[in-house]
Amino acid sequence: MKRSSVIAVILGGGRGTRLFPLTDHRSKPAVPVGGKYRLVDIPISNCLNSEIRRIYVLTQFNSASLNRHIKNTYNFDVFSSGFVDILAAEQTPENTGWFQGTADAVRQSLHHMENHEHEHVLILSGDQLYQMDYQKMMQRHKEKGADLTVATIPVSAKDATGFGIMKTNSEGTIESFVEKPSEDELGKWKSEVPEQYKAEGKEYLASMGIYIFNSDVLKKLFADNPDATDFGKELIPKCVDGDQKVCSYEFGGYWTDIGTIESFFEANLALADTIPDFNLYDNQNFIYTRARLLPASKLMGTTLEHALMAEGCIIEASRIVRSVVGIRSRIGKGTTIENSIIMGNDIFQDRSVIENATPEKPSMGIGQRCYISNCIIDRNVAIGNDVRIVGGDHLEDGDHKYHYVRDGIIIVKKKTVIPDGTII
Ligand code: ADQ
Ligand code: ADP
Repeated sequence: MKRSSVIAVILGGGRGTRLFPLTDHRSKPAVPVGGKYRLVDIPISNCLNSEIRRIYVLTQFNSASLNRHIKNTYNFDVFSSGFVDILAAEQTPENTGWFQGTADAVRQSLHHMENHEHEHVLILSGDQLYQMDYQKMMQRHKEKGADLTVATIPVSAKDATGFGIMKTNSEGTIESFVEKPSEDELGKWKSEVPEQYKAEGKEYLASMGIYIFNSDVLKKLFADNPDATDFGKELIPKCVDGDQKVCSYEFGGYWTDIGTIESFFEANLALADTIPDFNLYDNQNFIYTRARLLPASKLMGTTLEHALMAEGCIIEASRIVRSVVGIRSRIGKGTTIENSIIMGNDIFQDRSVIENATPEKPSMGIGQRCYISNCIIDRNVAIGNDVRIVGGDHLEDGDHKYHYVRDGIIIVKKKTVIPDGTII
């Protein structure tokens, strides 16, 4: 098999606001995850681990920080034919400057791909946490002589309404597909699944939003459906109902969507579990990210109960429980952090700045004697001393002076300054 036949396209996020306020000042692919990575590092690493080295990241806006991250992380040597290029929605007289949907995003980017010889286009979502060898999916795609292969995973009835759900025949050919079925119609979409999934009540075969298209099929599909803007809603059902051969590739590993605040929060905290489903400690499959040359983290008098701690931190907290602590975090004496994501800081502040902090304008990081629970504290936040921020199911969604609430989780936006003694 010629490895160079594939170009990967990572869908970096629509107009969607599901990860707001984490996406208020950055594009979705640049959202920090796991203490030291960014969302886009996950699908890019999967591609590189699968020896796919020609990658486009489609995003609504091009941010300096995303560009810098990609440029500094994935700079292949000039003799290789690999690249990771960001394509932002382009404003032309015909369109307003936004991608109208997933299919529209790929359609508008097609002319960039034409410059590179390829037979297959691998389409990936930018907001999922999983490790997958796409070459295995490609092998299946070829063996079956498919025009389109959709990666699939069994899900429960509760989750099924949020996904594309399909039925396959005994050969694994997809015979019918419905995007996000209503609860009423679910009954008829049950599939025969392996015993282990059945026992867990996962009897619906869901699309993972990961597609391999033969490139001529994709081009023809766009030409035949000039108004279609979305894969899940329009093009995938069109393909299934049409003459094309559409196959399912059943993925057996861990996979989770991290496109909402709640799922993002849970998947991050789960990385601090004793044996997480998503393995960061894998000799074969690296998760790549920017090499930052940070010093080791320094901990003083802290009790740690399940903490994922990135580099460059200076921590004097008394307790950290089931939390992710990101690069260059500073946490003061007597502070407790529970069930929280602390994203850390983009720079180290000078000692002189820290010493000149005032109760109204504390230095970056989290001060002394604070209590932070069920929170996401974004980058470069300055929290003073004796601050309590306690999220939980008792809170209603809302936007406030210092914070936002989504699904009981408190989110403190990038660069927020919270004075001493604040209670939230
Ligand atoms: P959703 O995830 O609901 O369902 P969608 O909102 O279209 O579908 O997002 C798919 C991916 O594309 C996400 O990573 C999103 O951020 C990105 N995206 C969305 N609009 C975009 C745009 N205009 N430009 C660039 N990127 C964009 C899809 C499928 C379902 C399947 C689930 C699996 O439609 O059938 O079950 O994914 O998660
Ligand atoms: P990382 O990948 O480590 O998060 P980036 O290069 O993407 O780092 O930087 C993130 C943010 O930090 C950007 O907004 C950038 O302008 C800011 N930044 C980085 N280094 C410095 C610096 N030395 N001084 C001021 N701001 C900085």
